[in-house]
Amino acid sequence: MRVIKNTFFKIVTIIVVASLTSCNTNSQNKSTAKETSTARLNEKKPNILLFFTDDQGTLDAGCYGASDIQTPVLDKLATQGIKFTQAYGHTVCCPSRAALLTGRAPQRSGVNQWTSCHPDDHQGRVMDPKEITIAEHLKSYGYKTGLIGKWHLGATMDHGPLDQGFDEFFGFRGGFIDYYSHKFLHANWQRPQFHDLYKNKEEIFEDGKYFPDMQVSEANRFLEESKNDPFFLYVPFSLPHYPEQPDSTFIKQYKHLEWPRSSYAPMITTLDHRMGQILEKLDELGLRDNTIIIYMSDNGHSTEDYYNWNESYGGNGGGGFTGKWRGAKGSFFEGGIRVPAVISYPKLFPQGETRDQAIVNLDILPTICEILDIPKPKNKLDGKSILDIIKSDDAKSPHEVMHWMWQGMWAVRKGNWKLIYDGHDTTGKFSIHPEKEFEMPEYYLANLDDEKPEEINYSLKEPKILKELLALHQGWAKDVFEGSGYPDPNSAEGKEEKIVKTKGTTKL
Ligand SMILES: [Ca+2]
Repeated sequence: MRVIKNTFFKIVTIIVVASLTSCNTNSQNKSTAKETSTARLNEKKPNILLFFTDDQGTLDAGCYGASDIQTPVLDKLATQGIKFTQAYGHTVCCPSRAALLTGRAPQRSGVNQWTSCHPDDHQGRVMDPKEITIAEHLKSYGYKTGLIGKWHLGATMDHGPLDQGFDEFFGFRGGFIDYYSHKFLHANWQRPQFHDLYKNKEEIFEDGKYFPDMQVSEANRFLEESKNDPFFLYVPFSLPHYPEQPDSTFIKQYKHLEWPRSSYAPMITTLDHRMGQILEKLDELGLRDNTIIIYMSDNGHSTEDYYNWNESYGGNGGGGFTGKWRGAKGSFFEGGIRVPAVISYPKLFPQGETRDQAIVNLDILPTICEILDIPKPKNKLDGKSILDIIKSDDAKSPHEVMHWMWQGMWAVRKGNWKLIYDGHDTTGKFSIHPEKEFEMPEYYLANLDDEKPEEINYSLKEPKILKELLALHQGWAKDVFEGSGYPDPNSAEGKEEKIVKTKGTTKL
């Protein structure tokens, strides 16, 4: 921090001296001197490259212990930065993206239900336009901003990336696309599959082109065009989200693995390879030294398996690796929310170190503000700067208590205790229910320090802890729903908000 501040003051001094010494020159010279000084100041502002992966499991990278999957790019990035073992995203895409981009609990921005996927789809939500995204905030400090990939915070045309501070957008507005036809594949009798590929606000058609390659070429074009500006480039990959259409080059090497790991692994290596192509461009342009690289996944691996008229396009029902952690995407067990994450900025941060303190994607925005030494947005943030943790293994996590919520389901963690309300285990690991995933008691209290974490429910054994965590959630929910325009779905007024689901519940 001090290094940045000192540099900043030196530059300000240069500008002041430059302005004073130019007092006697004509106005044209004055403006040239000012432009030069501004350019010099901009030159010193670090760029930010934010990679966000989609449904990459808790430990699904070589550097996280997945020895059966090749991720040379991520492994190298970890040696050039800080790797986090307790980084949290959210349980599914929408709330994770809202939290990442705003630094605020998704419920504050109205994202407690799925956001719309089609521009004419007014049934789904949109993230509140009043929210201040990282892009919007950095833009006000002179940053050029781009989003190349997945939005998923409301597909209506006046609620897209360009309405939330991004200068440029290339990608899709909804949840996922077929990697070649660029169609959103979830269809029902009311809504057939539809095309979802946009350049800014214009729908474009590139049928047959592999989306990750288009993403790399657009990201690299953005880097080329922005090399002289400070920039914030957000690259939310769709990989390794289904449909499982990897680069075919990477299929053969995983044929020996068990299904569905064998179908999922090539998706991870494709992701790693395309990320590498963007990092190569950054190196080629000589921008690496002045760019902060942040990488994390949005949620745990998917266990979904969708079929459409007998044609499977799903995630082949799993394949992710979570080690000792239970759960997957859609669950508040650790395997649903704990994600891989690396921050790399060799110029100022340690390299090849690991941090075990708890952090969450809400922290990215305030951390960027502290690194850049700029004020945080004025609205109420839930994230905290983790710069101290990046710098020191001894710094304490700023999160004594952590909260997550999606629809009527929620989780709260304090220390090693985590209480999940109305949740389910999407892996179905311990279930005898035919639908597997839905079998969980109403309250599930887990001790993360257990040898096999989250396999024992302490709800009945530890009523005091349950009560304490429940009260913490209730206080939090009151705060985040207040002024959001939507009621808490678990409150009397919010009953119609609650998603009705079939589940085998064992009430307390
Ligand atoms: Ca996701």
